[in-house]
Amino acid sequence: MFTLFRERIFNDERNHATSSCKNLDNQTMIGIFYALQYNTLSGNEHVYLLIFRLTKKHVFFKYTQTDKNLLRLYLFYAKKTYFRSKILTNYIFMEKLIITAAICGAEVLKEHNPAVPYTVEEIVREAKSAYEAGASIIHLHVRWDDGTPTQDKGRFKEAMDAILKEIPDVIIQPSTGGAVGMTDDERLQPTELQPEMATLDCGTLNFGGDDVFTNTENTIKYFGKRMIELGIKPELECFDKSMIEMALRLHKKGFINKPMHFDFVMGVNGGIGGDLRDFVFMRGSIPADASYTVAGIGRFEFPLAMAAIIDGGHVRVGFEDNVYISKGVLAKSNGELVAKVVRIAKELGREIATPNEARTILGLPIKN
Ligand code: KMH
Ligand code: ZN
Repeated sequence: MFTLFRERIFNDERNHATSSCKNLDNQTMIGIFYALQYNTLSGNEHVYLLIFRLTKKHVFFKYTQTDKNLLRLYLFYAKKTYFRSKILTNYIFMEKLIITAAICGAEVLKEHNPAVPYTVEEIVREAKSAYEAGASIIHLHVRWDDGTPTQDKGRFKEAMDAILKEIPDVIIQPSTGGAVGMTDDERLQPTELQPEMATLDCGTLNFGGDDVFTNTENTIKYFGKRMIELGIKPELECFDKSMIEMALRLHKKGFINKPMHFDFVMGVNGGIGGDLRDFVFMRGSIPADASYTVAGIGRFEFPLAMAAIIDGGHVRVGFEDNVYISKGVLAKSNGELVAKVVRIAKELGREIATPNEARTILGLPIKN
């Protein structure tokens, strides 16, 4: 069946490719990504037949070392006719994987996992463990020694200097989200240190119980403008689809520059869930020239990491989002969480970006 099918393609490449692509939906494409991945590893043709049945459409490529031209042809038409994004081309000519480690957070406590860092010394230990395991970005919150979250500029400077002393090439991405209840100016303090990146939260959401994490449109504009003025690349934290819309609107109004880099924070109690359909919805909602990372909360961390790895996206893990290495087993360090992503990525054929490679992907100046 497969051979016959290929003959049809070769006989009628253009029309067939174009019409088939038009009929494919997102769900089908995800299936195809898995099939591609599986075949890269195993060379097993049966997966194509499975997808063929699954989609009731022709899947007209065979991914082997000798068939890349056919695949390229497919990708070309798929991109032209169906996709607004770079999904498929990313797969074949895939960028290296940027791993961000959210080592500390503002809410997670030693009661949840004793390895959660509070002191500067502990923060450095966790940043180093994540970096050594393969993280190129450290998403940073800071705490006072008793664990109280703070956005104090001095505390951030102390932590950032101490991290950079140990791992000078790492990208540090301070939070401007801080903790629930902080004022805008309080939250913006780390931007005064002119980090390469910082988070920019793109909407308000319930944050459990009576807590509300407030990011009004004016707050987002204020933060976006500040980051443009200071030359800081924002990581656009989107806890729901509406926040992507907000970021796109504010880009049009000049408060956020392109290329945009999103962080889909998924599975927060109050935000979008962390199922595959939620992921497909989010990643399909960003512009073609945007990049993204995904931060799955709790049990969603590793499944969403895998989805992003095969989709050509990037991954965030760390104690801020999840303290378990597997069900019911606490991670010993942020490094252990990063190492798991590295293992999965390697199995799936995705190489890991160094900090400078991450800078190139994100359009940041290289650091020598
Ligand atoms: N701690 C949350 C309320 C960010 O870092 O930009 C906000 C947060 C988002 O963690
Ligand atoms: Zn954060």
